[in-house]
Amino acid sequence: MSNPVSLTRFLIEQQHAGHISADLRLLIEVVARSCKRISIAVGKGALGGVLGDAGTGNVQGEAQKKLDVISNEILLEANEWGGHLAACASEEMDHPVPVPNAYPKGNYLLLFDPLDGSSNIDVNVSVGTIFSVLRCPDGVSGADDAHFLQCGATQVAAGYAIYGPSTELVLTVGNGSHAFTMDREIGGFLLTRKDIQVPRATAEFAINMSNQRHWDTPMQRYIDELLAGKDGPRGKNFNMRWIASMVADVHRIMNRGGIFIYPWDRKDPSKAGKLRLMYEANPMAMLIEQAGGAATDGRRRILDIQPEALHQRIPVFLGSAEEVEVATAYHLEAD
Ligand code: AFP
Ligand code: FBP
Repeated sequence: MSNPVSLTRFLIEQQHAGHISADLRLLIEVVARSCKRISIAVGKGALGGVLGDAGTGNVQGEAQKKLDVISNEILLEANEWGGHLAACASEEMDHPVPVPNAYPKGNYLLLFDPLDGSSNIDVNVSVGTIFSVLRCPDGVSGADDAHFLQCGATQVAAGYAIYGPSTELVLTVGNGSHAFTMDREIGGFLLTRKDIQVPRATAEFAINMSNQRHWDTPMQRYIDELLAGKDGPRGKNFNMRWIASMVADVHRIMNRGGIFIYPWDRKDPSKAGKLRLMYEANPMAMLIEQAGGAATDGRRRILDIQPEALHQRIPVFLGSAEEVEVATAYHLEAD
């Protein structure tokens, strides 16, 4: 690429244009630097001695991989001393961690899933880091779960890093979604796609089909119609992809469109869904909407949902707007 735009330059330009504060710029730079370190750890694979289980569980009761724990520590350590944050919350930790008293405190809250799709690490399939940035409410420390319970529409930045054949950072500060590719020689992120646009129409869907028998009626109807192909009510043949790594599935949609669905199913009587609202659904919904797509929980716009708990789970439908609208309409009609 001739004269590529670095992430640093991009962020400085966003700051000069009034889209972000200097503190938010520095915070995003620190998160990006952490993602570089995680990328290096993931890239070493078996040679780094980092594959396999850590022998511990997280707050969701899921077995933690060594790389889950390492990635969480990298993000915490890098962000605690910068002076831009009040507190961090992670999918891997029960409660938020405030910035230690020894360091200056800032006005932002950082939430992250340090290594999403980590059950794929041992088989060398793409995984990623997802993050979301909120403002810390006035007069509070950020140390309490309640300080984080803000709806996704209030996010000031969101993004993910995908650790695949190349490492990419996809970022929004509320002014479009943009992709940066890590240059391994110079160790920096360079802008490779500005203003990503997710096409409104698609013929590709991503869902774990093995759960089909557990879905409720509107879900069964929606997927049955896609599978019916050209001669069915939707009048076209659909293709299916499922990587079981949300970052990788969403990244494909960011590149060529599609719909990603993780619906509620009957295995879960709480009707909650599998994916986490604060660490997965909200940041991905902001990125997708900023790229012209849509994101709902099957009924409501994800970014309008008032969170009730830090580790809350919800059903997720996101991607090409036409498909998200059809799937959402089927659920609303059935209510
Ligand atoms: P892990 O981080 O435990 O691998 O979970 C990843 C994930 O939350 C998300 O990234 C995938 O889309 C989803 O799980 C896959 O779930 P299934 O294994 O139920 O298909
Ligand atoms: P491409 O190299 O054209 O992507 O093809 C890949 C492939 O041959 C296999 O790697 C993969 O298992 C298969 O196609 C996927 O096929 P389908 O698109 O029918 O699911």
